[in-house]
Amino acid sequence: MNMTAAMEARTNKPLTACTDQEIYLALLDIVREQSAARVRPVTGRKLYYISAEFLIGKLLSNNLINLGLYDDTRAALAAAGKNLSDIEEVEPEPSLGNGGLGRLAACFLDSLATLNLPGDGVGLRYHFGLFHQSFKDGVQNELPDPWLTAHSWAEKTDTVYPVELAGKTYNARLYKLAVTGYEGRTNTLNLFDLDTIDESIVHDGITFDKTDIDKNLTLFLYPDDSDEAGRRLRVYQQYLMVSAGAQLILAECAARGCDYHDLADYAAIQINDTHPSMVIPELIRLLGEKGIDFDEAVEIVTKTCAYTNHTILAEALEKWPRTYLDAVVPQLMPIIEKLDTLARTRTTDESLAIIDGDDRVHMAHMDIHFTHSTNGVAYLHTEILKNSELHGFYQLYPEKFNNKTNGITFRRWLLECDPALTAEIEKLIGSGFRKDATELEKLLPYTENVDILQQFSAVKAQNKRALADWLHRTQGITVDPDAMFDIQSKRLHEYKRQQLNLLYLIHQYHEIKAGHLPATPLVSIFGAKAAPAYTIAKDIIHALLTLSKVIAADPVVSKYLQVVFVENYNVTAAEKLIPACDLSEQISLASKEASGTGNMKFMLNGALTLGTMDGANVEICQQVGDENIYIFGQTSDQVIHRYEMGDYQASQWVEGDPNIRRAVDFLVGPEMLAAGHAENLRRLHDELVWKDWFQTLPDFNAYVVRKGQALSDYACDPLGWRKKCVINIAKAGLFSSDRTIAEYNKDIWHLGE
Ligand code: CR6
Repeated sequence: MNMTAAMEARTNKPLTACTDQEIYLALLDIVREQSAARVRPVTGRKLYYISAEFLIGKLLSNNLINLGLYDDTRAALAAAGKNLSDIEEVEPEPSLGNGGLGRLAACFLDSLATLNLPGDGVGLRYHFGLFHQSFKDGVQNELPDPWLTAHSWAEKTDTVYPVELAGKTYNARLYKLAVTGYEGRTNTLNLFDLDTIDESIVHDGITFDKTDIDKNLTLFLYPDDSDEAGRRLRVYQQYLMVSAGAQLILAECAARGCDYHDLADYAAIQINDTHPSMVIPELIRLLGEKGIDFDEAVEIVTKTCAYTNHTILAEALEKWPRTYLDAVVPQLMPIIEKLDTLARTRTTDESLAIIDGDDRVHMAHMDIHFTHSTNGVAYLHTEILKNSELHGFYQLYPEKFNNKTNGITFRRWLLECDPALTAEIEKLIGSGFRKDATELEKLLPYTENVDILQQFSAVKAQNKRALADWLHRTQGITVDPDAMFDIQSKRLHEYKRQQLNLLYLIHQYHEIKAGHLPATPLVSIFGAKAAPAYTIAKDIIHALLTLSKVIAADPVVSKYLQVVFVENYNVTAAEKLIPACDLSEQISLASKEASGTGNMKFMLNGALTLGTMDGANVEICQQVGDENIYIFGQTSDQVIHRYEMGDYQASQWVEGDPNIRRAVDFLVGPEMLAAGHAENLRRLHDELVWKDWFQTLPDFNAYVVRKGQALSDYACDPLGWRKKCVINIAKAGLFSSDRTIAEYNKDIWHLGE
């Protein structure tokens, strides 16, 4: 396609005379037209992936790549003195997700379309997404994160479904966003919204009247649930999503000739974590309205639906008080009660009930009883579900349990975010890896070739300079691209243990002051949002920002150590950070990170992992071998054992180890107190000394030693380091979401059949 002509046909003037905004709109139009041309008819089973989050990221470049227009567009723009990355900056990033779960959903949509499978997303069109993060005085501030401009990728339709909430009818309007695969078909992300939403009710950051449902329902993803109104609002949102979604599914299937008795031949529904669980009773209710009796409806829904579990953290497995559901969705409660009764005929184990003795409704229990498949998201996670967390369910329904190790789309996480590395790989092994990621293994023979290793090093150096420029331009931060870049970017959560990294950095501060200089200067980069009501998580951010100031002010330490906290970490920022990373921090407490997907992105972009034997790190280690990854810390069995013993006392570790004590005490020492806020620092200090629920201290020394080893390997044997990096790239093929989706399809969905 002649992109210059195509763009100018829309701008009605030469590209040289166009603003970036005008070019962006022309490209949006071209992409839409091309995507529409790739819509294919649906035959057989079609997937509906229902999810509260779809963290899709900016779409322009990704769509251009998938449509095969990327290189031509870049060339056409360059000829007119324009730059695609400037055009990209015009595009706001849709803020429709929180972390890994939402990004996974986006990767899955890409892979479904790439594999030419009929599979659509169903979710909500949040106006302000999660929130926009800024730092003021060392503290996280939350602001709305608007992305809906006059020209958005999601197109308004005339389709509206009535949804009854607390006895009042709301109209859920459907918006459609085209998802085009790499040389593949176009599917749809269906997003629902209300016309009555009023963005002006938000004030003082992200505060708004939580009871004004007409105006607030789709303002934010995960509204603050620290009070009852907030928790109820989440139930309202969830029901809006599943009721409108279920009506859409039934309407589409009916239009293809389904008579509802055979729904499972037309639709597969994947319930992404517990947020969409109410789709089960809602479908039973709607099938009832079509004249299908309860028992048959249960059977149909069980055959149609499958459930993915994404965590073993109990607080994330939703249990709604019955009173909320009575108030918000009274039409569902009789059905949920009948499901509870039915489940009780299958087991006498009270702990597997849907409605417990305290009148709470366990969404995950409903999912497991009334879907045909329950999967975990990495080998270790699924084993833990089967053997401990969901053991009772596993005994009852062993055939339902299966593992689907997560994956990432290589289009966004290699081709788009790292064009220099992509070109290098292509030069060596051709372009087959674009469609078959396992072809990356063809890189292995080159790992002994010094010239080639040096070329990979040059790519990394170039990406590090690009990140340094970006940090300078967008965040006003100066970093030395010759230092080692160590990155921990992911949601802020105690189980992910950013606080362990914090204690390491404090330790290094002291070591350097004492004249024990590290093998290489280190820039430690963090990117993370903390949930607005999660106090300790915000205290960890504060401690890191404060430490960053303390170190920067020290003329000796700052030569060897720098702490950087990137503001408003999102997909766009991840695309800058990941290609520039040397050392990837995956240091969750073993057993707690279901999978992780950042670990896969860093590996694919030639970073080495410093991690615990947790989540998909276990499989990464299996792929690359012990010598090409830095593993440390307790195993998940040891951790689970320590929890079972119930006798962990953090204070003993503080008392018994001078290094731990020095690091922990520094949090409330004079340097930190002079630069930060006593309240936040004290609270974090006390949490670590008296609680440390995620066992940071027992892993501290092992972490320090292993990280020191990584630093010295990096500094003393650059070629050896690069060889390991290339082995990691070569072995990343398993973590393509194309592989994951092919497995879901083979074992659970059977699409198109
Ligand atoms: N936080 C897991 O914690 C996993 C993703 C996607 C998470 C993470 O390990 O990679 O899901 N879980 O499966 C939830 O969100 C509940 C996550 O993103």
